Amino acid sequence: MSETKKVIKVTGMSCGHCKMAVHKALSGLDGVRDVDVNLGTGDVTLNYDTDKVGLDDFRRAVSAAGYGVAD
Ligand SMILES: [Cu+2]
Repeated sequence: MSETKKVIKVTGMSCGHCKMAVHKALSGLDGVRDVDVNLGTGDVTLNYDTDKVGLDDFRRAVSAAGYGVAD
């Protein structure tokens, strides 16, 4: 297992509900250990196992929840 930390920029969040929805979508992915959502900046810090999960999964989960990931 190789754990890493990455910050992604999530777009479209406007309130505490959005923050919770994004947090829930990402923390539910297998291999994700820790998620920290900053509603003000849109920065989402992820600690995860690179053998199990990655950026494509994060994009899918965030867009399924109704938000976007900026490049
Ligand atoms: Cu909201």
